[in-house]
Amino acid sequence: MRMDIITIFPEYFDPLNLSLVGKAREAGVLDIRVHDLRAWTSDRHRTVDDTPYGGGAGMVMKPDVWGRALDAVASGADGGDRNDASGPEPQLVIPTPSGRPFTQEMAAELADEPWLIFACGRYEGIDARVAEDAAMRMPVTEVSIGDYVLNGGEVAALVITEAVVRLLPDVLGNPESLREESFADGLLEYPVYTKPLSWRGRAVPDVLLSGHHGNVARWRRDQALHRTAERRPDLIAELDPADLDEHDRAVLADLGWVVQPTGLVHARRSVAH
Ligand code: 6GU
Repeated sequence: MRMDIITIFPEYFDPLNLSLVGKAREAGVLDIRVHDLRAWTSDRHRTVDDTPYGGGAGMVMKPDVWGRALDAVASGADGGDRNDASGPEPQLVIPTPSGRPFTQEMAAELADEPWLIFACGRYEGIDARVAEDAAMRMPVTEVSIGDYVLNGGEVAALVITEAVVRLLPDVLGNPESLREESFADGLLEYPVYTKPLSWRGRAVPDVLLSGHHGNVARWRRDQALHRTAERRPDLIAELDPADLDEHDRAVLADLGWVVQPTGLVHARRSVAH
């Protein structure tokens, strides 16, 4: 996979040389290029923003600078070896708090793309015409990583990059851990333990030492159901009742969740207030 990241803070992306992402780059599975947006400014002060039409606080990033940057990067002209129009089409990802919520499902979709371009703006945003204009030539997705405000898209681009890269073939050592982790089955992960058996007076649950794989799997499933009901009732409401066995239904019923024709419903409180 190729990734191009356009930002006024290239140093934000130094961590992409570390750990799993760094190894993927060394192994040649991943080609990441970070570009300084100011390379496409034309004035002496290398200006990237201006005041908003209609008034209001903060600054808006200029369309002309972004337009030149995206034209150059998407054409492969900027240090690329993909000047060939027959090559893959890039998908543009614009991190913004007003984007679609980033999910594991979206990470998996992006991991199937051959080429992603990230356009990192400051949080007041990029002139809206930039995304509209880019969409004439490539798929564009505006993405939010959560309901809170960051100063710019850089940290969000790092988050999205890490979530995507670990799904690439030949990046994660053990693909089992992809299937077992949170969200794969719509539930949070169960608690995990390692040695020592007793630590600060706290024992590892007996069932995990039993060697009985069926009981271990059942206990983990119960823990996942309890945790999810406690921390993420919105995820319980999204479960498909067809995926729940009798034992699951009994555990959930204990927690107040009942299967109705419309799906799972909490008997004592509604999820959305
Ligand atoms: Cl993607 N960008 C910014 N600037 N703030 C955010 C965000 C993105 N997602 C949540 N907050």
